[in-house]
Amino acid sequence: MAENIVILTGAGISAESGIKTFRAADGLWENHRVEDVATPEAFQRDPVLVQDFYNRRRRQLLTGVQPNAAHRALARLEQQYGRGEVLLVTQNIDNLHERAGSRNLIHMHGELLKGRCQRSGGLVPVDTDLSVELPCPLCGASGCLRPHVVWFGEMPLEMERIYQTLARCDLFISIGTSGNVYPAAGFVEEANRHGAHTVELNLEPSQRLTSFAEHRHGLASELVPAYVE
Ligand code: BV8
Repeated sequence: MAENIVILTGAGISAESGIKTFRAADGLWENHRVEDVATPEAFQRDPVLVQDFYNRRRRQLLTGVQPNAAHRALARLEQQYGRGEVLLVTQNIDNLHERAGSRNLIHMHGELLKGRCQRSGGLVPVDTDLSVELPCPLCGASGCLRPHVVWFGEMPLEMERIYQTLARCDLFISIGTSGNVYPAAGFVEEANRHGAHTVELNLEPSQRLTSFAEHRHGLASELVPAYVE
């Protein structure tokens, strides 16, 4: 019988690569109230502030940040697993999973290295700063490019495919997420409802700890290779 696996990752899997998590003491949210930067209203109100918030994160991602042993272990699992599908759903907008070699991957909250034309909806690769002056390569207008990132109050991406895969998964592994943000935080319930075995691998107990059948706490770079091997 096929053994399908769904893996959900959050900011904690990239922490040891040097990318700050949102809720750590010095996390990104500390520097900004989330309402100030990660909402469509914030972008309407102050596009320069919001673009700067993402430009700073994009510059860091493009200069010296590397995938760590946890990202690499998940890529190996996908490549070497022969008993069913391994779907990796990440809440992260960095590109460390694909750089580690993962292919069957969904960025449910978008991608930092892509921009979206607000007029055509088209996507463009972004490896520089986005600004209101930058002309859009798709429609030619300036001021229409936004980060291809899902903000609070916006619908996450590929939700139908995620729920379809959760409905037929046998193992659900949640890695490096605090379980604060929905609908991602509810995936464990979906997996439980369909009879999957559910595992939390995280530095500390998450908000959804009691929903998991199994949990291991520690560093992702140690827990994930040990678990998937
Ligand atoms: C939607 C992109 C509806 C932007 C992000 C009240 C109740 C329930 C829900 C809501 C509510 N009020 C509002 C909502 C909905 C809202 C929500 O959930 N709010 C929360 C705050 C309550 N959700 C939404 O708005 C979502 N959309 O609901 O749409 C809809 C319906 C119809 C039509 C239209 C719309 C959209 C949410 C997406 C927001 N965008 N990201 C950006 O990145 O700037 S969310 C962002 O925060 C991240 O993507 C991530 O998802 C989240 C941060 O969470 P984590 O990844 O878990 O990170 P965190 O720092 O919290 O935790 C890190 C963990 O790692 C910690 O536990 C730590 O212990 C651990 N760790 C640290 N180091 C390590 C480690 N573990 C292992 N090893 C280590 N080394």
